[in-house]
Amino acid sequence: MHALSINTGRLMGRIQQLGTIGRDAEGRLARTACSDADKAGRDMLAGWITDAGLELAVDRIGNIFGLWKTAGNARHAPVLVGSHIDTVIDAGIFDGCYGVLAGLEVIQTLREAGFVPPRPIAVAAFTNEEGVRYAPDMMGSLVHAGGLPLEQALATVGTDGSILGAELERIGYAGTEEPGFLQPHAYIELHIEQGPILEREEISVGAVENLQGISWHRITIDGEANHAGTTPMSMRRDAGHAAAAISVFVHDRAAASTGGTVATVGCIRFEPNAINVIPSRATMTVDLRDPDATNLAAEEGKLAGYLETLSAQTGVTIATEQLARFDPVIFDAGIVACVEAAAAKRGLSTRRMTSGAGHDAQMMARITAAGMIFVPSRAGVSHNPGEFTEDAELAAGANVLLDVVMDRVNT
Ligand code: HGY
Ligand code: MN
Ligand code: MN
Ligand code: MN
Repeated sequence: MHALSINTGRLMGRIQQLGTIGRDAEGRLARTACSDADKAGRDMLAGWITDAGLELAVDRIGNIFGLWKTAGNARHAPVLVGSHIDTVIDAGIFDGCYGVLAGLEVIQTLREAGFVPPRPIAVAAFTNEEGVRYAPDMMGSLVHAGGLPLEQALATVGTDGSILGAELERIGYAGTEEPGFLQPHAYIELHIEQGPILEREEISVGAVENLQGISWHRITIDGEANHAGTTPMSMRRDAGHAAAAISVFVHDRAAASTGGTVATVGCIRFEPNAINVIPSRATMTVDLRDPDATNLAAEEGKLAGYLETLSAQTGVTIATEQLARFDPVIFDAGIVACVEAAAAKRGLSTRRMTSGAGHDAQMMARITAAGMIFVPSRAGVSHNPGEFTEDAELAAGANVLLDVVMDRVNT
């Protein structure tokens, strides 16, 4: 069969259309997990899945699947493609959505071309990949892979005090399929790189070999509210100052690391948050990542040691809660090689690389042969409304996904 190509116009149209869902009055995009905006995005995707003639299935953690199976192949495990359609706050339109919609586009293209796959092919949109409202991130795929008990996930309390399971019911996506009902033969996730490497090296396709480990903590610092003008510096138990010291500590250690450690304090909140009151409490998050499991554990230990010392020195009390902890994963060598071969056959340049971002593939690698395909991100920007990838680059990635799927259904 000559090299098939996806319907670029249909794919780009859907990416843009889904990208209109969840905009606020200022035009900022946010479809955080199980929100009304997430529901609207889910409804749009479910419509496209149904219109494509696929069987729509939703599991009890709200993962959405579109299944293409025939009487002749239904007994075989499917090749699964997908990603997520929930977003961060003030997001771009490509993170996650590109992988889901390109996966649907690949299936539609194969059906329209009369391809008869020896295995079923399915596309997934996993619940709460971003973890912004409910931690941990990659939650839907983690439950699917058996890494988090369903009831525990459903009981998760969000940053807004909501309960994930109740929100899933409210938006009508508390499905009936048991998580993990679909055990894939292979899982391939197409995603924007969200980093600067492919663009800087002018390479079209990333064959992702591995994905770094992730450690999320929430840190609560309790000091003592006091008068900002009258309290001698030596008598202060300033939770705000301690939070700032922790932020500098994690940043400076990561910036000085030679092994690839990265660290971010993404959220910080003071109480009572008044200009002339020494903060009695500070609540902050630390996102720590490293491609090497030993280094990651060592950095977590360094942070824990620093918090103890800081508490002893300043008199504040410091409590930490682990919100997410995922080891680095190595992707399936066969899929990595298949991505490289497919790209080369289409005359596309490729390079092997590590994923700095977490992805659903990190969870699916626990239960099946998993792999990822990256396309360039302009200026390496993501988790930002400036996120952008050219149509031609998006189409190239989707065509490589198509080739990899056609290869994997025959393995
Ligand atoms: O945090 C991550 O890397 C992913 O986007 N949830
Ligand atoms: Mn993503
Ligand atoms: Mn993301
Ligand atoms: Mn991600």
